[in-house]
Amino acid sequence: MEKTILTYGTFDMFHIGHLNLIKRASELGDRLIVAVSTDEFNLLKGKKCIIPFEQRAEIVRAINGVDLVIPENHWEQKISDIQTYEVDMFLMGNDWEGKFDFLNEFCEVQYLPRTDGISTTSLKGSLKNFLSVPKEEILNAFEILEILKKDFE
Ligand code: C2G
Repeated sequence: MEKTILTYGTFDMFHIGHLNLIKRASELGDRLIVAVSTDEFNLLKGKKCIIPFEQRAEIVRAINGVDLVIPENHWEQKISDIQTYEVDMFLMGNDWEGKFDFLNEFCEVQYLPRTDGISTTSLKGSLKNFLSVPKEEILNAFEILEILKKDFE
């Protein structure tokens, strides 16, 4: 009997934390369905995505082990998604620990450990910091690097 796994996410600025979750999810079953939050739904979640929905969905769709990508339009669709796709296991990273236990009535619910040290929020922060560095400082740094490189040649 084919085991179907379902997970949800925004997957903005796709990073290793997302990949680890999706890979582990695909190893736990025979079919993996990933629901990607639409741009409109993310605004409801108080998140403004850098990467638009179509591109976030396409990246997830391209990952080995992902069999189907569906849009996540609102919080309430999980039960109907579980029923529509005959899901055996609902799975999320453990930053959601306990939040979806009510789905136990419809399928197994599992939470996997998050990947430490990476998040879309931290990536956005790093990008913002980098972009706020004056161009002259970056050019100076490259000049210093060139001088140091010559010293080591
Ligand atoms: N994740 C992870 N490790 C990280 C970052 C994220 O394992 N370092 C996991 C999250 O726990 C989640 C998935 O990757 O299971 C997607 O993370 P987000 O894109 O941040 O998704 P989120 O905004 O939590 O949306 O209805 C549920 C929501 O759509 C989940």
